[in-house]
Amino acid sequence: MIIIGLGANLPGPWGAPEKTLQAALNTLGETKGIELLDVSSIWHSAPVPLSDQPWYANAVCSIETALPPVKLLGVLKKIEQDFGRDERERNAPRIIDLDIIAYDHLINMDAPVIPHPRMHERAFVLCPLQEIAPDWTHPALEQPIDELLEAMPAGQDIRRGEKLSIPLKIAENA
Ligand code: PH2
Ligand code: MG
Ligand code: MG
Repeated sequence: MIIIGLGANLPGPWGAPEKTLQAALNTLGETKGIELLDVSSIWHSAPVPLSDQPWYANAVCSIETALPPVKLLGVLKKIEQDFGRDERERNAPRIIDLDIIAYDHLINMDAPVIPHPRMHERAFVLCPLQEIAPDWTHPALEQPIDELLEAMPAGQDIRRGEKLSIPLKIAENA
C-alpha cells in the first residue's frame, strides 16, 4: 500500500485548510497514473513541535501507482507549487504539504526517505493511517500500527473531524 500524508495550516486559494485537503485529493485523483484507493477523515492537530502556529488539518490517503518514489514525489511537489506553497523555511506554516509516508514494503535510506522518517512518532499520521489501514505494519520497525500508536510520544493534541471524499475518476479515454 502506498500512503500519502496531507497537511495544511494556512488558508489557500480554496479557502480553509480543510478545503485545500479536499482540493489536493481531487487533483491527486485526476493525475494520470495515480489511482486513489481510500482516504481518512480530516484530523485537526496541534502543530508538532508545539508552537503558536495555527492548528493543522491532516489526513492520509492510499493510492496505487506505477510511478517510482522519486517520480511520485515530483508529482506531489508540483501540486504543492500549483497550490501556492512557499517552501523557504522548514516547518513553517503552509498552504499544503504532501508527503510520501510509505511505499509498499520499501525501505529507502536516500531521499525521499521511506517510510517517512518521523511518521511513527506523529499522531497526525498514525491516527488517520489506522483509520484506513488498521493492519498496516511499519516495514523497517516491523511494528504494527496499534503498537506504534501506543509507543508514540504523549501530549499530542488531536481530534477527528469530517470525512473527506474520494473524487470519481472520469475514464481517461471517455
Ligand atoms: N507537519 C510538519 C511539522 N509539524 N504538525 C502537525 N500537526 N501537522 C503537520 O502536518 C505537520 C506538523 C512538517 O511537515
Ligand atoms: Mg510533512
Ligand atoms: Mg513535505
